[in-house]
Amino acid sequence: MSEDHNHDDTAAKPAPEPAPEAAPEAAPEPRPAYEALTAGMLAEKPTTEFEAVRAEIEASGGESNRMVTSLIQLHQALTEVTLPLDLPGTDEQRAARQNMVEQLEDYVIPRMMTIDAPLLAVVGGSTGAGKSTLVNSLVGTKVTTPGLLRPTTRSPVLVHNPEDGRWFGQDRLLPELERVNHPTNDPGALQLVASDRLHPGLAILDAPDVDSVEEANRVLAAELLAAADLWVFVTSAARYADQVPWEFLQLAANRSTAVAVVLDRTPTEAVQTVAGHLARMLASRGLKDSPLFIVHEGEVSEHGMLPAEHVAEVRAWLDMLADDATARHQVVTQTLDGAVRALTLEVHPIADTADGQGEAAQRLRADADMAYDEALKSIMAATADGTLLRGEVLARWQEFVGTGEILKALETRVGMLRDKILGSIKGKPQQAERVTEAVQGGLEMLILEQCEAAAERAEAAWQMSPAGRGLLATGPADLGRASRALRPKAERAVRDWQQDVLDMVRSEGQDKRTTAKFLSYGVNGLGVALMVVVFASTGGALVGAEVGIAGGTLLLGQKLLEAVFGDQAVRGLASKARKSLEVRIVGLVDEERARYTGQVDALQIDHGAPERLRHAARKVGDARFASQRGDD
Ligand SMILES: Nc1nc2c(ncn2[C@@H]2O[C@H](COP(=O)(O)OP(=O)(O)OP(=O)(O)O)[C@@H](O)[C@H]2O)c(=O)[nH]1
Ligand SMILES: [Mg+2]
Repeated sequence: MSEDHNHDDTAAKPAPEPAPEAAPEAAPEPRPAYEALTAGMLAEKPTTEFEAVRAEIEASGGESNRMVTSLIQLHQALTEVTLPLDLPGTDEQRAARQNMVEQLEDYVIPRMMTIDAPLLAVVGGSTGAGKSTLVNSLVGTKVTTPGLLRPTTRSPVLVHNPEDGRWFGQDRLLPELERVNHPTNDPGALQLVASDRLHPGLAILDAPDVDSVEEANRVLAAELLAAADLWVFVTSAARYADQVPWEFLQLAANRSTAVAVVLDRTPTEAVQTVAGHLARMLASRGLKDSPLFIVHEGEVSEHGMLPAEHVAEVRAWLDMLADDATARHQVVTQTLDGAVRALTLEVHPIADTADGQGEAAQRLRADADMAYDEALKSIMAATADGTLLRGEVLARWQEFVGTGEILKALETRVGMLRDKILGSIKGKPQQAERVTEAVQGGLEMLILEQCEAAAERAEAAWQMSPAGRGLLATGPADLGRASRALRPKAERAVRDWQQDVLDMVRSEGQDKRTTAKFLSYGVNGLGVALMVVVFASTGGALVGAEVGIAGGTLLLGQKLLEAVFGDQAVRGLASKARKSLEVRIVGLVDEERARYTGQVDALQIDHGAPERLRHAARKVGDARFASQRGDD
């Protein structure tokens, strides 16, 4: 793949539109905060950090080390799976994988490591449903800014009891959100507010709208909900039937996430109808166990709060959870276990997709190999069965050796006469040179033609599959042809081989250089004879196909060499010369092949990754099972 011309080429011609999604897909890099959190957890020998984490887990009387370790391994296996080819449905699987990685980093792993941390209730839901107003009202003071302009909340605010502050540090849940202690609109920040109006054991987070007109809000809202132990899902009479909130609720139902629904901003006369309808919708979507609270429409104070009695019911329920360690633990484990179970299931479509990608890549490689193996085979066959000796090469050779008399003479068994005639072939250096040139031209043409045909075959094969079409679209523009560098390379290779042949003749003739025969044919004459012998011999014997018109003259080459070096030496020379030719041709063909296989290599597919992913999911499943049985 080191053909400079390809670069020239793209510079000269307008480059094909690079399909952005076809660029080798980068596996999600673990984010630095996650790495810091889990540093040492997978070390073979326990490190001090590992021990520290384990001590912390044990001290907190929490979940087993085994579960945490298996989740970290699952995280690693997920990041190692490669999905570089753009096949139908791959985008969805990439997004799913990204979500899983983030959920492990943001919530599942840190949560599992600190199982006794306060319950985090994330207040999420439709735009303008009154989330921020509800949070302020629950806390009893203005901790977050409600507003008329939609969307209002862009940066999350987490309210907790002052005692619980240590649980929400940078290295805990949502490690990528920078902790700040002042109001901000920065979606990358998490404002922490300590308030003794909340009981220890429960924290509330005010999130942006899930159905925001602004993507950043939607994405952040989804991330925050994915990190919640409990969703406090706020909707209103105007919004409760909207599609987006229900997609979220469906996700929660599928994952057994603990959910409470708050029907907010609903006029008194409509409450009964709307609440009834909403309850039925919840039940039919698998959320019948989720408590439904009604917050009656009220006057919002200048501090952005509803009268306390309007939120008394929700507040009482949350306080109850905060105060009841068992109930709280139940909510946390329900959501956490639901998330873990969902992850172990979601792994399989990703592993299957990755397997499919690996197979597709192997097929593409096999297509390329088949095309170029055939080219190599054809070239080697044509250089052995006499094909190369037709036309120009034969004509020049015949000029060099002459015909007629010599042929007849060769047939005689009278050694003296034969030797005499052979001796009459004079050096004729220019004629030997012409044979060399004809060989050069013929070999080059053969190589170019075969590599051209191979490129066409490989391209046609790749065109047949979406994966192949994707790679062709992103690869160099001229993949369907032999590389432009091939001609000069072939020229050099053939010339080098011819030099090799001459060197062989020269060194074989070390002690014969002064003999009359050697001198009369010259290194060049013997060299071209050896080339002709190579092209006409399969396994050292002259091929039948060309015996006839040309056979005799070809045989002459062999006799000539034998007369100088002896039979055995000629066989050795021919096979050595042939080997040298083969090595050079294989080199040329392989460089051409690499233009295709290099595209596949660049995908960096890890074929073992899908199985490691499944294995990691099984380990998590085992750890779940063990912890449910109370094994550890
Ligand atoms: N009259 C009345 N107004 C309310 C009530 N709840 C919220 N509002 C008003 O509705 C508007 C939106 O309320 P927010 O609390 O900002 O709503 P939000 O869900 O946080 O909105 P986003 O953060 O933009 O998603 C504000 O002007 C509130 O004062 C209510 O129960 N009654
Ligand atoms: Mg808000």
